[in-house]
Amino acid sequence: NIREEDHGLVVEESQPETKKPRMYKVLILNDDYTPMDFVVNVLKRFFHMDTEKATRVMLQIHYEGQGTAGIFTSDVAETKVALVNDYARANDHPLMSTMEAE
Ligand code: TYC
Repeated sequence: NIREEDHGLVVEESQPETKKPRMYKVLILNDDYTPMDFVVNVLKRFFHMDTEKATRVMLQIHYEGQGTAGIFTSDVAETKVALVNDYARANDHPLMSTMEAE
């Protein structure tokens, strides 16, 4: 940033040109009915986790009530939530996903 003053030009620190967007956690909620293997497959299919990671996250959700599947910009998070909820409904499971500002 270059600023003009009466005695000349002053160079000062500028904001970084790349500003960070707000980020959102995609949360997966526990329920009593969705099969564990379905949740593992959701985490693999929509969040690109391998079987070991997907199993760890699924068990964390099962024991703690909810868990983070990933952190994304608002548009990507909204899309993931819709895809997960539509996929669960299409397979007659009550599995729920929501998003939360980071
Ligand atoms: N609690 C479910 C069961 O015992 C498994 C489960 C895990 C469901 C994670 C949803 O997000 C979930 N079958």
